[in-house]
Amino acid sequence: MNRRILLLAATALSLGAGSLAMGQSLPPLEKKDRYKVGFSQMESNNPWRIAETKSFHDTAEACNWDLIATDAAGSAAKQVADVDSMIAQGIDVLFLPPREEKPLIPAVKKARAAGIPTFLVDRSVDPAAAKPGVDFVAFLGSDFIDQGRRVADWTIANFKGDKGVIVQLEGTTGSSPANDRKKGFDDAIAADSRFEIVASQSGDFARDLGRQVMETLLQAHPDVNVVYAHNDEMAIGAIQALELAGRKPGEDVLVVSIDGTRDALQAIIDGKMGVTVESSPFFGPLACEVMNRYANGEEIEHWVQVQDRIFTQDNAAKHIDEAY
Ligand code: GYE
Repeated sequence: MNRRILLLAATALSLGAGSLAMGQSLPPLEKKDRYKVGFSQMESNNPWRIAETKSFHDTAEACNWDLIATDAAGSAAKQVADVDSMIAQGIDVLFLPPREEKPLIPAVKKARAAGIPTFLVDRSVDPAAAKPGVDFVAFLGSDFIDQGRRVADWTIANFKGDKGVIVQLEGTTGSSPANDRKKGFDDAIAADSRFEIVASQSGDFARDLGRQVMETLLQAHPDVNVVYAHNDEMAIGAIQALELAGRKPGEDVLVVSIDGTRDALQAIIDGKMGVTVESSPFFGPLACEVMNRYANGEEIEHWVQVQDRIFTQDNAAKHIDEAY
């Protein structure tokens, strides 16, 4: 082969690798008896996060992980620093739920530069800044747009009145589930002219902030009769605010949400909440399976999608024992 043919072959190879430029393939994961695994949790202020961290701990022994788990206490900057420290400790693989889409990009890039395969779990990063198959191996998680759409579809089908006045409690600003749960819901609800979203504000995915934001919004919009919360913790906070204001969630206000926590299933059983679309926190076993496939040299799909159920009056009692 002369040089020109060699060059052509190299170009064809790099084209065949899609967006991967030559020499940029993902860091491999060597097969080992035990792996030093990093799990960088973003915060632990709600049952969802606690259940997810527990799921990683519960998986560790069976998956031969020496697990290093950190807690960024709600700070993206601390989460970046936590990843730095794990890189310094020589982890083999990183599982990262990025609190927000943009601020965690440096953590993803640093792990990539250090040759550590990274899997994003439960939240993703800005796809314009970091890509699966290039900067990280894959995103393991739900379709948040679809979750929002399913809440809207259920609301359209089950709201009884002539005019739906909606307050939306958004998740953490700049996080992938907040962006996508809003988009999915807003687009689907727009198809039914009975509904109007009169306010949409962040409650940071937290119960207490959800309650406070709802208290304020109730004063500005006393005619609200639908509350869409991006997660169950804020929905429970909203129910507290509504009750404090003398409203009757489940009777004069329809509360709809996402996650499937124990408190939300109980609120559905009690008739205070209409629906919650599942978003499971039990990522440990899936993380183990995908990591092992990767160590075996398999090509991993860029999005390992989790399938979500839906909980209503019909099945909440049946599932409450498995909830968290
Ligand atoms: O819905 C919420 C949590 O990223 C999918 O984050 C996750 C979301 C979950 O704080 O409760």
